[in-house]
This record gives sequence, structure tokens and C-alpha cells, in this order.
Amino acid sequence: MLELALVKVVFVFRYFYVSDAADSAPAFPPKKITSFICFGIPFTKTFMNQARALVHIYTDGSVSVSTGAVEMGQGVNTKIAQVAAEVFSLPIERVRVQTTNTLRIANTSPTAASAAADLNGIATQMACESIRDRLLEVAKEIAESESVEQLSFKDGHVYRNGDRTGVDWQTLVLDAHLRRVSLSEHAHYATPGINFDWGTAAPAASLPADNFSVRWTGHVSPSADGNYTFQTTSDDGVRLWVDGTLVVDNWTTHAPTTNSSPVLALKADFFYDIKLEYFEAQYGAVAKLAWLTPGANAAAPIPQSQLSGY
Ligand SMILES: [Ca+2]
Repeated sequence: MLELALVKVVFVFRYFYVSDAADSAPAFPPKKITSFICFGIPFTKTFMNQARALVHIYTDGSVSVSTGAVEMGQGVNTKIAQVAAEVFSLPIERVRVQTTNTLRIANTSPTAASAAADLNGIATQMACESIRDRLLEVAKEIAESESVEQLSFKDGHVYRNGDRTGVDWQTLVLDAHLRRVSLSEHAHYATPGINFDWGTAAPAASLPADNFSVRWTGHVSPSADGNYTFQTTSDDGVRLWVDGTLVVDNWTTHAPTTNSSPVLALKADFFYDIKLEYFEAQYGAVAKLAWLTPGANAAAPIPQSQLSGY
């Protein structure tokens, strides 16, 4: 679940998240990996790196999830059920993952490339979180709480500041329905590019706000022949390799800084290796990757459609 949350925050290529005790520049390869995420085999056809989920909660408190993933014994439905159960803090028995059907989820991507659980799982997470947020608003009223931030779900009950309230899951769901709050959600997930400003917050719940590092690797595929200049904006350190050559190297602590590569002549539809390493020491955290394309006056984030994993 935490891994899925991470993937939602940053995924383009295969990447590592590393927490490093060093207070300046951590080394690669890292000595200690506290959270390893490998989304290493997504589709190289980027348009396939998308998924949708449809989640219903019924007034008896049961949860129904439909996605485009196809269960063929590999356990993807179990993973998806675990996502929903985790978001609502319910026993997994309360969640039913439905058979795949394009009447419920249209335009599905193949269940392949080691990506089905991640893509469909994140879509499921998004749908569940939308419903959860609506339910928390209802819970705020019936538990007479001052804010939703005080509230959480745990073991089928609503908790306020860590203490169990008298509101259980089924009561809440039924109450929401009687208040005409939607208990259904359809969510769409597509993998993002590298364009992050995390501020002083952690990029994901399982990571620290400071002293972490990220490595993205994959391919970049230009859509036109011509001269390209890659541009990083980072706080703190950054290194960028294109086609095996180090083209940006600012592996220091600094405020948000833009660095440019030399001009690179690239060919359309070639897949160039690309690797971006980044570390955050403390305070603000920014990691952005842009490029100046042939004929353009200003750099723009490299679109996800032109980035792919291995
Ligand atoms: Ca910083």
C-alpha cells in the first residue's frame, strides 16, 4: 500500500527511493535502502501506462471494486482488494473485486509488463480515497468533530484523535447514503512526468521529509530531429545522464536552481537512455526535468508521452 502510494507520487521510469543518513550528498549506489520501489517494466508504449477503477460502497458496508486488471492466478485481485481494505481500514473480506468487464471499466490496458497491479491499484486507491474523504466529512458531523483531520478509520470504526468514537463503518455508510452523499467513484490514473515541488513535506508517507534521494532511469524519445537542451530545476542536488553522458552535474545543496545540458542533437523516435539522480538534504525539495525543443523559446517539462521505462 505504501509502495502504491509512492508510485502515485513519482513514477516515470524505474526508480529508487533512498533514505540516507548523510546530511549532504548521498552516494549511489546507496548503502542503505529504506524503501525500494521498482516499477521497472511498465509499457514502453506510454499510452498504455494508464488505468481506471470503479468503486462502489453498498449500504450494508460492503465494497465493490472493478478495474481493468485481469486475474489469471497471479494474485492481482488480492492486491487490489488489499488497497481498498487499507484505505477504508476494513477487513479484506468486506471487499469484492469484480471480474473484468469493459462495461464497467472501458479501454483497458493489457494485464502485462509487471504493471497491472501498480496502475490499477493506484486507480483503486484514488477512487477509494475520494469516497473516504466524503465519508470523513459525514463522520465529522455525526461524531461532532471539529475537523476531518482529527478523524480516521480503523478496524471498521471512526477514530477521533486516536480514540474510538461510537460511529462504526456501517452506520457511517448508511448515514452518508441518507444524506445523499455519493458512495461511488470512478478514478483515472496515468503515470506522471518528473515535475515535483514537494515543499518541506515528504514525497510520501513512508519517506522522511529530509535526507532522501531518488533515481529515475528509462528512455526519452524525441518526436522531431533537432537540437535539444535538457534543463533540471532542483533543490537540492541533481545529476543527469543522456545516452550515457553526464550532461548536468550539480550534486550540491542549494536553493531551487536551474541547470542546463549542452545542446544535444537528437533524432526523432530514437530511444535514448536517460538517468536522473536527485537528493534532498533539508528544507524545500524540488525535482523537475524539462527540455528546450527545436525551435522553442522556452523550456517545458518533458511530457510523459516521451518518457518510458526500460
Ligand atoms: Ca532542500
